Amino acid sequence: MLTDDQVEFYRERGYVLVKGLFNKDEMARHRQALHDLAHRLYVETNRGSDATWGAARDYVEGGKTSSLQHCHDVQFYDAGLARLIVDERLTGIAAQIIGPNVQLHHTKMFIKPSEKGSPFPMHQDAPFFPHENHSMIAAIVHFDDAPLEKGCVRVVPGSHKLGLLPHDSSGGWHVDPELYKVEDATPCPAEAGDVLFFSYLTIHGSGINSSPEARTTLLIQMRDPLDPPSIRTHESRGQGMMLAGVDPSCCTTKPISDDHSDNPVHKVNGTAGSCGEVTMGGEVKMGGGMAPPTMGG
Ligand SMILES: O=C(O)CCC(=O)C(=O)O
Repeated sequence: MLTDDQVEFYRERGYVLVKGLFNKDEMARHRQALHDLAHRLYVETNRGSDATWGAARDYVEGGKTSSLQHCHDVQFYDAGLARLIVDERLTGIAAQIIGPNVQLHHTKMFIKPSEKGSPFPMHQDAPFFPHENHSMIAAIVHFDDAPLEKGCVRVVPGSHKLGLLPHDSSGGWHVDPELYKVEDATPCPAEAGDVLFFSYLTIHGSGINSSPEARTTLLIQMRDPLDPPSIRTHESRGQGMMLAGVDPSCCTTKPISDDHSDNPVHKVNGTAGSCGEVTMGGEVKMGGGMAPPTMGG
C-alpha cells in the first residue's frame, strides 16, 4: 500500500514509482511468459505488428530503424497474467488513488528490443480515451530493470494539473516536442518488481532502448466504473472487468456492443448510437475539439 507521503506525492506530481511491489522471482516468471507470448505472436503465428509511433521515428539517431513489440489485453493470452492484474498488491494501490472501485480499461505489453527499442513521444493518455471525471490511471509493471539507457518512462511532474492539453495527431497523438522534450522530462528508472502509477493526464514518454537487453513492461489502465467515457473509442474485450470493489451501476456484465441503450452509465438520448455519436448528457465531449485516434494509447 502507499504511505501517506506517497499518496501526497501522487496528488502533487501525478505519478508515483512504487519500489519492489512484486518480487524479482515472480517478475522473472511473468517476463518469460510475456516473451513466450511475443514469440507466439511475432514468430509462430506472425500476428504481431510493430507498435512504433510514426512521430517516434524522428527521435531515433541516424535514422536507424527501431521497433517495439506489443500486445493488448494480455490476460486473454496467459492465465498467469490474468492473475497478475487482480493481484491485491497492485489493485490496493489503484484503489487508494482512484477510490474503492477499480475497473479495467485495457492492458498492454511492451517489449522494447535491445539496441533499438522505440521511444515514445511525450503525451497524455487522455486524448486516446477521454473520460468525464479523469479518474483514469496507468500502472506500469516492470519485469526487468529499466535504467535510463533502456528507455525508462519519463514524466512531467505536476502536468496532471494542466487538464487535457492540445495534441498533434500526426504519427500518434503527442504534445509539442519543442515544448516537451523527452530528454528534459523526469526519468523514472526502475528495477524488476517496481510499478509506476500515473494519471492519464500526466505527460509522459520514454527514450530509445540502446542497451543490450530488452525492456519488458505491462501497462494496466484503470478507472472508476462511475467515470463514463466522453466518447466511445478505444474499446476492447477486456474492458469493464472489476479489479477491486464493485461496479455500483451494475452495467459491466454485458459484453461491449454497439447497443448501450439499457446501460445506466452510457445514456444515449434514448437511442443506441454509433461510435463517435455516443455521448453523456447528449453532448459530445472531446477536449480541445480533437477527434479521437482509433489506435494507440
Ligand atoms: O512504455 C513506455 O515507455 C511508455 C508507454 C506509453 O507512454 C503509453 O503506452 O502511453
